[in-house]
Amino acid sequence: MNDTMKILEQALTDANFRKLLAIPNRRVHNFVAEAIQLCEPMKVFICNDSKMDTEYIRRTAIARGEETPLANPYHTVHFDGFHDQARDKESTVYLVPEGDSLGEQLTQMNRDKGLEIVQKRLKGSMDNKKMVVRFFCLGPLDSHFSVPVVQITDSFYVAHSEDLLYRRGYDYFRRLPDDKEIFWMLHSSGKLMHSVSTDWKKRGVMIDYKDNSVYSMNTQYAGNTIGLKKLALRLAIRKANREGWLAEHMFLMAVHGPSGRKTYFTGAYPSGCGKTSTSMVRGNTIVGDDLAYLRIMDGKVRAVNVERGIFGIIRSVTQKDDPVIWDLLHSNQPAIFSNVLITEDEGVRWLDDGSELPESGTNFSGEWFPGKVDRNGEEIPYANKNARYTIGLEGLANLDPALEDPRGVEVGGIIYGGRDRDTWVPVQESLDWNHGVITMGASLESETTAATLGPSGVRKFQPFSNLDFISIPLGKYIQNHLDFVKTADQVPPIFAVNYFLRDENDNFITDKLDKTVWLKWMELRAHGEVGAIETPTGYIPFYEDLKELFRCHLDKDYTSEEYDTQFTVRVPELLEKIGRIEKTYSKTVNDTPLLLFDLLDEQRSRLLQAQKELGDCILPSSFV
Ligand code: OXD
Ligand code: MN
Repeated sequence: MNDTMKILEQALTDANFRKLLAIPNRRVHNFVAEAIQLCEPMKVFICNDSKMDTEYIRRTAIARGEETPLANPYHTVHFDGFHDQARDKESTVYLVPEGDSLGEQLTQMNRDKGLEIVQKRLKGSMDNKKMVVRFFCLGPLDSHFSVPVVQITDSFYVAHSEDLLYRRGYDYFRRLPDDKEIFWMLHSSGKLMHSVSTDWKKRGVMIDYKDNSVYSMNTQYAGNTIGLKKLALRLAIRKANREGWLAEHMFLMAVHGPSGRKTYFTGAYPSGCGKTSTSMVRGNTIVGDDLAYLRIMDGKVRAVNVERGIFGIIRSVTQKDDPVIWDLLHSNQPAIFSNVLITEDEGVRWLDDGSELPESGTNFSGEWFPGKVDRNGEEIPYANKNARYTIGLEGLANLDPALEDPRGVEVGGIIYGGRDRDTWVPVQESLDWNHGVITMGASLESETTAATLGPSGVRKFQPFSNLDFISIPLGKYIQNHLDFVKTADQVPPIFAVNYFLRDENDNFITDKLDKTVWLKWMELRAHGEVGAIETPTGYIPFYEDLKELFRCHLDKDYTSEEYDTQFTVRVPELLEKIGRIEKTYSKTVNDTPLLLFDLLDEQRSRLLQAQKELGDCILPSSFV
């Protein structure tokens, strides 16, 4: 018997040993054995996706205090530590082999040094704990898009969340070809006190792309720990780079057009900028809200949802604006809430949920009461701004039937959007593919939100809404986008949206539901069924078309004054933006495609010319 088998036989009960060995892949056995040697768990649980095993995971998450049951027997709440409420960008690091570099925009360290830290932090980390081993598939099963993933964790909350969010893959692993590429995830919450990680100062997410593995340590927040979400995205971007496809931070939805037509759109917005709410807009159907893989198949761009659930921001979810999510969160569909308030009657509350302020309850800071302050004297809100819900998509009334189609769906349009107070109009179409990739995707900026640690509201460079996850040099990533459609017969149009445009008094000048209309307009544009006005930055809608769409879909009388305010081209701000973007690329990205500078320069010339003729703030009608 070799060493791997000896370790496994010693650490696993007979039943678990049999479950593991039913997967014949030796690399799987080695990964589990190495994790056991390093983390030294008290016990190991191999999950075979049976009802018994998945129920055991849920029950144990509750029994260990990682989740608290609620009055609704299908609901639980999980709390992350006070300092562990969002993605930690600073401690997320690529381990770069000697001689390799990912460029200045990405956080990286020498691989050997990083692996030493991993060894130190994970050594004995599962002492007195049980290790869970799970098998999943990213993308639909048995598809060109499928990527198998092994997840090892000592958090039953992580293992339970993944059950709602991903496609179970134990049987898939049993039939995998021996040499199939696999992603390997190892997570430990580290030392716990009251069920939360205490060593958050030694928190880390380390991406060893050479070995397709990611290590997550001393943290519980799902964005840092759920291997299949943002950790695997970073590996997928490298795989896509090698194989000529795209792995993106994008929703995937069908916008329903006239006569029952469905047109699928992907949309990339940074975390906390309306990606989930857009994919849920009434009158359309959702395939996914966060991650998409895109490939060229038979000359067309096709895409799948990498996931099968939603880890969504719950703040501001209201019955009026988000009826589908609201209904699901009040039904008997399984849900895990995180970092919300548990009320005295075992219900939950979140910020801006449309009800009165609560008077008491339990939240991420322990017992909560109005006026409670933290160590710095800052008032603690009753729920965290980044509080979340975790659900499977299957309960949604507006789920698109294409979710599990192994061929994915044909993409009819691509949207980029950020939290942008003063530059982009609410919706516009790029002049062509390259113009969209460069001036919309690669030039995206967005204000930070509570989804990442650190201050919110700071404007940041956020290319393709994917900067936090890009794992190859940025210039190469942009070039991949430019090249992606070279073999396509049909190239989808690219659009930019902005839900966060403000006036000079800092008031938002669009309504939360207006995105309904922007989507319908883009759908018509994708089929050439409405005209548009050419401006220096792209094609914008005609007033009459929007007026009709507002009437038809929101029963709203959209005035020409609203249109003029929203679609005024703000030349000085747009010129400043070009300056910022050029500076970032010329100073911090070595391998920027030259086309980026050319296209930005052309856009600047068009804006300057328009400014000369029409002034700083140009009404849309001036371009007709
Ligand atoms: C997410 C994120 O949770 O991007 O989806 O932070
Ligand atoms: Mn996301």
